[in-house]
Amino acid sequence: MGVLNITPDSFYDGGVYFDPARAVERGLELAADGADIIDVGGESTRPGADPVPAGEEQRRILPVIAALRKKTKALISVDTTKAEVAEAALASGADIINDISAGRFDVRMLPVAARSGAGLILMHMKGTPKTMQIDPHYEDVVAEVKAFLRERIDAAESCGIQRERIIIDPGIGFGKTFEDNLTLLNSLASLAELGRPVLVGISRKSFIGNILNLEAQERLEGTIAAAVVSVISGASLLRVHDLRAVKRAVTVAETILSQGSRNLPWEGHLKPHVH
Ligand code: HH2
Repeated sequence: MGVLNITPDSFYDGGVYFDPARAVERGLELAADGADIIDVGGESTRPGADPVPAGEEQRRILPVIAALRKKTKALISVDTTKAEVAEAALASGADIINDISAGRFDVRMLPVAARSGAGLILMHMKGTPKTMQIDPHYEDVVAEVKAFLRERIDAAESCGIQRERIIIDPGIGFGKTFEDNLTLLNSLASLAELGRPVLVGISRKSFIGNILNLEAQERLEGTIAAAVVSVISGASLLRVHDLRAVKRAVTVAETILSQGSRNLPWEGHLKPHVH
């Protein structure tokens, strides 16, 4: 999944694609680089961000979604927590709703998803973008995130959304400490036990900056490492800014892993060492 932020203030690419023509061009570039999904957003959700009114969000994203729909076969997701924005984006050609609140911020979101037949990404977040990084605390972060996602899948299903249309996401950086993020990235297989594909958004996030002591502009290599680890750990989808670089790295990693699982190099050669 390639990120396309049409915002003035996103933490990494804020302002770069604010011009609609530049945004469409970037979307087509992501598609040419092999994006299965282009995730279009008109509201930054970085820690401390203020909400954007629905009208402004639509003004930013709808022309870009409509233009991309005409020019690419890649799936388009809309990164929004507002049902009104999601509905308009779907009418303009989007295929998937990416709701970082998992349908909690707007009671109309799950009914809109149910009516439309769109795909739905349900993400875990503690609090809101404004408050989420104020001293987050969990007894058992994996168990709590998993229970939350299970409950949101059930809520979506009881609104009439088929399970098959749902993708789940632990919400890296959304109300999590540095350690929580690492624990979750090591536990994606446990989340995948819920029976739905796991998406992770690791791209250029703060935990990479914490490890390397580097700003967002300098976090490409860290993003690639986190992407490969996420795939090994159980992720099915990765939400990234640098699609071309990450896709190349992940393709190599997956090719090595698929060969390895069919034909372990030590099979038949090594015996337990008994003294
Ligand atoms: N992360 C961001 C935004 N949307 N959606 C999902 N499903 N998962 C994520 O991890 C996720 C997301 C934050 O990244 P970005 O869009 O680059 O920044 P900003 O919120 O500042 O626009």
